Amino acid sequence: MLDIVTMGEVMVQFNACTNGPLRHVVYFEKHAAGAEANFAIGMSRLGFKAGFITRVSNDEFGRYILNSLRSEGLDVSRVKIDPETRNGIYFIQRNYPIPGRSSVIYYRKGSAASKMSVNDVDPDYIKQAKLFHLTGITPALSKSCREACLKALEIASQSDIQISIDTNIRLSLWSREEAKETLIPMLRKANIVLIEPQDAEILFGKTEPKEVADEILSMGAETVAVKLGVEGAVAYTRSEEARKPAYKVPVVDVIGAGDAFAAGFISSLMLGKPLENALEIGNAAGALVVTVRGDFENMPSWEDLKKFLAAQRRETVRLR
Ligand code: KDG
Repeated sequence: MLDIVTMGEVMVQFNACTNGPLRHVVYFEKHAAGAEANFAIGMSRLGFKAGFITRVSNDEFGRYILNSLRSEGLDVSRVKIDPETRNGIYFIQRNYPIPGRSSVIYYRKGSAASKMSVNDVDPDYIKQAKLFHLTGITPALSKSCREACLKALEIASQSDIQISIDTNIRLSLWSREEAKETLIPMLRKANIVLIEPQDAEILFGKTEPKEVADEILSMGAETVAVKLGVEGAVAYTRSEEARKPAYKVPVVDVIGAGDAFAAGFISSLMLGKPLENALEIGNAAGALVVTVRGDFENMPSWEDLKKFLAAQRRETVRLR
């Protein structure tokens, strides 16, 4: 029995150990990463049984990814090993050209995961779960991935399984028009939507959180969270609104923060916690992840969150 199922590409990440242009970087740290895997690992650390659908290559990188997912307690029975393709990899360039920002450089075209198709989506596998999670990255990988995502969403919505979508638009994978054309119909099936203002601008031509949320709620979603980066996050249902600031932490690597937020927020909703508390947990998970290199290494357990939040409260009292 699974609590959640998600599908996506897991890549080998080569994270520059030093700042500046990649041509001058000598050392890289190897990590496994991918938005949906980061989310699934976050959920697993918070006690949810997570199933993962993907394809990996039949080589050392594929085995590394598989080991990483398995060692985090994910169900990997639907991870196919593709003998004909390579695994996607990517590099992280840090603090260049914009200080404080990282950029992501992909080598993933034609990757094993991009070959996923409707045949990778087993209806009985999805029907075991309480929630199916998707991000805007998987449908952007290829036409066959897009069809697989549509099939999975159809199965989930017909079986009354909750659907969460994190829009995660990556413009290096597809155009604004393709993203809009594909994601809007998908969002109509979602119960929970997570979005950032820059994605909302592409999808709806709006960035003001309340206006964005109203648009998505009118499409049928029950809960919308707008992620505002260093400003925290704001969430809406039809009858409620809550806002929580971000926590101030030493930032090492911002990549993965949104996926950590998603795991903290969605796990809290699944446990019936109030909206404000779900935002607090999401923000705390996001804050913890950015303090280390790699996307999921610092995904918190409930125990970690308790300690972190208690320390934040002590700090607030001390500063008063
Ligand atoms: O959310 C973090 C991801 O963006 C990163 O791990 C890389 O999955 C990735 C992607 O496709 O951009």
